Amino acid sequence: MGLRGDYSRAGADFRVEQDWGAYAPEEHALYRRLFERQSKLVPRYACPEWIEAIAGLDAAQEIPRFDLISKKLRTRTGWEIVPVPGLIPDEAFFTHLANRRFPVTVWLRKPEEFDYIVEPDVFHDFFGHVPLLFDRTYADHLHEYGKGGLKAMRLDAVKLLARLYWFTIEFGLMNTPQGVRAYGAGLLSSGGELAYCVEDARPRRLPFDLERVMCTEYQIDRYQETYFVIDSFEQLMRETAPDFTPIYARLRSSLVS
Ligand code: HBI
Ligand code: FE
Repeated sequence: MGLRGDYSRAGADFRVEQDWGAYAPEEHALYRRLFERQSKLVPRYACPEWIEAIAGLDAAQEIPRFDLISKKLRTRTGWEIVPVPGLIPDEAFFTHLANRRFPVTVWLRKPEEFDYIVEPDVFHDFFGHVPLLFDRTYADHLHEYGKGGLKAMRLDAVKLLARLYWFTIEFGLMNTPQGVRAYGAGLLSSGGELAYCVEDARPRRLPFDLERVMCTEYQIDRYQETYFVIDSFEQLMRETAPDFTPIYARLRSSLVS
């Protein structure tokens, strides 16, 4: 995979120890700077569910201890954090989600990557993804997504399903009474795209449409040109509840032709 994490001590499910004592003071300082930068933006641009969840986490001062966060998370939604060396193969990833375990990368970016990082690091995974795991409906959707991922592998449809993850969990927007807000982790953890996705006139903001999402290509190294907007996590849950098999068949024929 050409990845930067240390996979040498990973278990069969790619779990590693977080080894919290090994983080250098400079790493906690960099994490604090990242947290402070986003803290100026989230009140204006993050969805209410994320705002509410981060308030209960006390995670601003240093890189969080995953075991302590998992203890809180388990009581709230039955989820827990599994420390990983970075991106892991689809099957391991989907299996963790299907068991209410969210993989969180243990390493932090370098100072020169303050504004952009290619692979998810602990700041992206923790700040972007973990708070919403405290929301029951979002967490239940992610659990279904994990089970759906294992099924998509059997149907050779992971490429289509990955687009759903991209345009929701990573780059999703939500309508609120105050206007559109971000819930995607890639947006919440981004220094520039968080304001851009809410207030820039350039990107398209389309109502969530499952088949349109699955037909939409995405870029991984620049701001998105298209965002999909849900009205609520209940809507996301409802619209992704059906069996995707017939959708995959329909879209695959379109992919081929
Ligand atoms: N691994 N650690 C980690 N985090 C991810 O978000 C992730 C992954 N492996 C695969 C993956 N995401 C996507 O390819 C799937 O959603 C399709
Ligand atoms: Fe992510």
